[in-house]
Amino acid sequence: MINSTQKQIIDLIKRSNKILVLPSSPPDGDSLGSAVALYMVLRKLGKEVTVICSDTIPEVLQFLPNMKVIGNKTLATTDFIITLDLKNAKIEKINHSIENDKVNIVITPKEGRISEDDISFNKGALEYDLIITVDCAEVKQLRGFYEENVELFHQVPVVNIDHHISNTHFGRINNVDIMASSTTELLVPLFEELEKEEKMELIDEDIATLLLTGIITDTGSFQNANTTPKAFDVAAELVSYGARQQEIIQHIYKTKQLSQLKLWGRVLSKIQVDETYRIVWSAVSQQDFKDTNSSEEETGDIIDELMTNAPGAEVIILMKEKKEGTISVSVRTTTPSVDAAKIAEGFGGGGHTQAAGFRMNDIALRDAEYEVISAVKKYQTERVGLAGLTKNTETFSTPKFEKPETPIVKNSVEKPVEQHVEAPVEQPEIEQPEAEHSKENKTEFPAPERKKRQKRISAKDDGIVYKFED
Ligand SMILES: [Mn+2]
Repeated sequence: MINSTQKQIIDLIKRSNKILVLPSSPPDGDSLGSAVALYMVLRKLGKEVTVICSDTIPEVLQFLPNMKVIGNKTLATTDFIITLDLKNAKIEKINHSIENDKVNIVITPKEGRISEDDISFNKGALEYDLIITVDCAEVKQLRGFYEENVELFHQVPVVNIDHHISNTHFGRINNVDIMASSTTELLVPLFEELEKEEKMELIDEDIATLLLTGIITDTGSFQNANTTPKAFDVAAELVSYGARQQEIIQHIYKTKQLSQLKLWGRVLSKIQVDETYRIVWSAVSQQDFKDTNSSEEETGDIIDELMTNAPGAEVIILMKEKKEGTISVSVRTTTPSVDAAKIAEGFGGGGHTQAAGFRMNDIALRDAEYEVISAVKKYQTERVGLAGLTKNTETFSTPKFEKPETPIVKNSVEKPVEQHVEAPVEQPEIEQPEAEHSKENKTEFPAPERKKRQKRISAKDDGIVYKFED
């Protein structure tokens, strides 16, 4: 059963012919998976569809089907229209000639006269009757596209499909479900309803692969806390539609460029730990990117990697010095009692309870690092009071989703981690990550049975969900 919002979206899609699909930036598996899956479904319904993403598509997602449909051009039409009012004259012929960088348009009247007052100028009109944004919490995640086309956003109905808690409900119709693991998860019931109403099979293997990619990347391959029963349920359903799960895992999690491995080495060697405030962080400079011959995108999911492998930490921070000089900061927390969004909001950013981010301008990386870590310490102090934050190496053990006050004791071989030389902190003790647990999957899975449709088992959505993506 679909709800009234979903019903409105379906009706609007059915009524529209020229649809503009906009994924959020920076693009990820969920935003691009959603946008291209939507493109393919709408094409099957005979719609004209344009997908525009202002950022480059990450290398790691290039394997996905139909990524070439994503355009990056600005939308504003460059047509300049000269209109001639014919109430005072009938036209015999129109000629044009180009001379010395000038175009002369020669209009010969059949009868009557043409005067300057009959001429008007217009910019070419944009012909869309529906805009659908996917995985986009606010218009600024469209990277200037909104600002350049404000008029369009006022003229054309906007459908906003997203799962970010920070969503500003900027659409005319807002299908925002913060309990959903990903935006692609929200598209599945819409597509299924369209299948029913249009009496045609829409979700093919490629579309199912795109949709599953969103769930896999947003749940960190079903490892993050936003992995709800429903996420598993919808994923299972997509596999039954023919989604190529192994292909996704192979490309996204098991293939790394040498440059990326080198960069990860850099990030890991620069890890710093504050045991008292339970913060683990690392900062990469432009020099690091240069030295390892890697790009800024290649830090990829390293923050999630840090999180799974930084025992005892409550706040994990990765700071990146971007080319243009800004510092981008990603914040993750291992417990819902530490609010990543709140920390990010302090710097003008935002996000989910356990995953957020923000940018800092006109500041050196070291100064940014100092400011951010100081702010997190202050946050941690206010949250539990100083008494709750006494240094306790025994506490610094397993990252369980438990109250921070509860000491977690675990027998483990503890090993010091290399220090970032620039900013001295106390020598941390950090547990060795367990050997490749759950990372390597040697079991060969049989290829999913294609085309076989299964009735979906409905899942309860009563779990508390925390998102991990910014
Ligand atoms: Mn998402």
